[in-house]
Amino acid sequence: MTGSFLLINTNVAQPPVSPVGLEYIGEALVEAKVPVQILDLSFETDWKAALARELKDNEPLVVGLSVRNTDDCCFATRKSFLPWIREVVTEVRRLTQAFILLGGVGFSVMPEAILRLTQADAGIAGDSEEVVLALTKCLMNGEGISHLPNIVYWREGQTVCNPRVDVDLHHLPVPRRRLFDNRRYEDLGAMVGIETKRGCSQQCIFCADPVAKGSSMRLRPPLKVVQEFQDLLTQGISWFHLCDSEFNLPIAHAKDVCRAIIEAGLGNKLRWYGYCSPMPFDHELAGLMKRAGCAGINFGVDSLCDEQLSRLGRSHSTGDIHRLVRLLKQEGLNYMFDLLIGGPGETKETVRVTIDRVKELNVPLAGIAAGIRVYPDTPLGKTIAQDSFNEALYPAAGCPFHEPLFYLSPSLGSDASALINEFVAGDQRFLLLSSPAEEGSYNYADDEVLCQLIREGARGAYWDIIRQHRKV
Ligand code: B12
Repeated sequence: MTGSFLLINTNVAQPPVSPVGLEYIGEALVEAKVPVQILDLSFETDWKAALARELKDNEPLVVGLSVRNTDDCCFATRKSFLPWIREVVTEVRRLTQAFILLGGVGFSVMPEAILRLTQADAGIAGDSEEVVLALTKCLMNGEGISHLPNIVYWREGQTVCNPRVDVDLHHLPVPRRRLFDNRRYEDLGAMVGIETKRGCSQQCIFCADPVAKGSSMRLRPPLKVVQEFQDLLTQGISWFHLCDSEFNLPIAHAKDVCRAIIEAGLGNKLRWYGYCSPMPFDHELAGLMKRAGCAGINFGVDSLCDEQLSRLGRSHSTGDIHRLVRLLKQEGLNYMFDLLIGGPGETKETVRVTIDRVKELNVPLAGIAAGIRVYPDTPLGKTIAQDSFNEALYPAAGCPFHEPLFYLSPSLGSDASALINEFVAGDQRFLLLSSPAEEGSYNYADDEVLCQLIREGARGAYWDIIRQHRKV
């Protein structure tokens, strides 16, 4: 196949996050002998000049733009990245006649809205390694693309989103991870991303992951994960972040991945972080994770009130959390809890109980997000689309989902963060998802303090850097 691709990483939020998704599709193209060029806007100070440089005397077949985040998902800031993506699309359009294609986890959450907003030519929602090759073939042969799975495209002025087909991760080749400058990312304090699976079958009412990644879990063979780790290690990378929605689901696969890492002798060379569900988690997994190089875990706990957990569609209970904390202490694992305050049914009392219980359990670090980002096609989004909960929506009922739209339980009154601060009472173990400029925020999108700590040599997950800085 000929006809070249220009892949552009548009995620410029600092500290940076390595563009693993874009790299995966780039490698699929390279494997199929499609010429690929890379423009990483994260490393450019003048993006327009960089685009002009890249497109001068160069007419690619396709320009692919990543949409990793639609917004910062923070109630306090509600910073959307979509106007920025639209600006890049407009500038690319001005410079070239190439086909403009979007994709990425953010895009996959609300593909049609993003296509309409940015006026790109098409996008791919979900797994893209195979569709991107089929699309290249169609464009090169002058054929239509409307029959392709996962494709989001224009038909008579309207957007259409084709049904999704997931790739079989067993058959994908091991990505070589050489398209982007992952070493430079690590030098800038980023953790390099790596997947052990895709998809999440949990039924949390708010979560975008099943929408973006699919609700069936598709496992990567552990030996392929190890091969990818090994290859990145030989390139001098040693800090990693797993890109699984929840590493320990299913637990047997998590253990198999750890065992494969240990058997390959990589356990003491890697340092990795990941997200885990509070359940299932046992001593065996904890031990294996430690021996496989796990440096810290972020648990999506959400609440320490059983009624609230069940309203959020979570499958764990406060009893499970107590057992988990005991186990983590015995095993000496580094961890934090993520809490989600303000969902349907949340009251001042459930917030107080949750915060008090985190304190009683002596959890080393807990991040609190107050206000729930509402996504289409989630259970919460569907309920809201049927016109419920109107009094609880921010900035206002009727706002489109891409705005960004948040739900906050009306029982918390007009100032939820003041309420939370009152219950937290200055306890340094709590962080708030607020403006990155605020002391004690764990909003990583353009956090200057975090960037400064990294420049001074701090490394690891961003929450772990903040934890060490706070000396908790
Ligand atoms: C790991 C992770 C983190 C880690 C990243 C560490 C690291 N180095 O990887 C940390 C903790 C730092 C982090 C930070 C943030 N994150 Co985060 N993160 C994730 C997570 C779990 C994995 C992302 C990932 O890399 N996936 C793996 C890759 C392979 O998948 P992918 O990008 O979808 O790529 C595939 C396709 O989409 C496609 N594709 C990708 N790019 C392109 C481009 C083109 C042109 C095409 C055609 C296709 C294509 O091909 C790939 C293979 O099929 C996701 C949730 C999830 N399960 O994906 C959230 C997620 C992306 N994060 C999210 C958010 C909000 C953030 C923050 C903004 C939070 C904050 N305020 O601090 C920051 C942003 C930081 C930044 N600079 O971008 C949200 C975004 C939601 C949204 N509305 O867009 C997500 C979806 C979580 C969620 N459910 O809310 N994150």
